[in-house]
Amino acid sequence: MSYLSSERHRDWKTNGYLKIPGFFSAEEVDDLQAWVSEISGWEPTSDKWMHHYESTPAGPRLSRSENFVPYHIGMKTTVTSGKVLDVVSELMEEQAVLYKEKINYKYPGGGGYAAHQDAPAYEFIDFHITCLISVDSATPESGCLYFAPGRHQEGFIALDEKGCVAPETALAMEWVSVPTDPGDILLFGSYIPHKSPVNRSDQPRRIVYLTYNASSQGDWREQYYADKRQAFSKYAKDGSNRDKQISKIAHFQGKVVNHGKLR
Ligand SMILES: O=C(O)CCC(=O)C(=O)O
Repeated sequence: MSYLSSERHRDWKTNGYLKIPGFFSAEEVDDLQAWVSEISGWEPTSDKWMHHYESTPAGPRLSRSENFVPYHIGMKTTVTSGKVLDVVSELMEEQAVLYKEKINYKYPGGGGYAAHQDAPAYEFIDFHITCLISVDSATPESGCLYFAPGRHQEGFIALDEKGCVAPETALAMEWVSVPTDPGDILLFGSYIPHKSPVNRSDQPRRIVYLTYNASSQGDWREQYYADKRQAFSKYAKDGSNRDKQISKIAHFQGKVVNHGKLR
């Protein structure tokens, strides 16, 4: 079965991203919302899932959780089989395999993300496709994503020392907001520039991000997390302040805080 009309294929190729409204049913959205709440309630651990926290006007709140798939059967089934894997594989033009997963919570006052491409942060493999699942609604006010349509065809663009698109280049780009409702998905490749603002609403804006690579290029998921853990334990000791990031690139604009056993 195909999820993508020729019009959607054309939009994907032209823009570098594709929104599919209502990909998940209301019942599936109920499950996803419950699962995200469960995962956000897990105690911090240093060797399983990773939680990252930020300072918000309401105090320290989760900004991101990662590496939860092995510990949550519902999420595992949803992201490693079925329609998400199928639609990503269709765009990939071959079988896809999960590379990494995360939840970005963006609670009220939660930080935005500077203009960036994902490719510099996603090592070992050249090309990835991410499937964003909107768990809550995401609007310009609550911090939805903005894309620079068509700019995925240019390779790395003006990479600065933070691993982001240099601010003066980002300023000159044309940006399109892409609001999403619960159950919508938004697919994008690792070279499309994107950014998002702070959450100025009074509601959380929780989003699940599932990133895949072509399985012919290997299964890198465990290596990705082992490398990230090792890098962050080095950052914590080398005085570089990079342990205040939540990624290997410094795109997150919120204020990272230590809150319990972080990673
Ligand atoms: O969740 C967001 O607002 C943007 C996240 C993003 O671009 C990222 O995590 O690389």
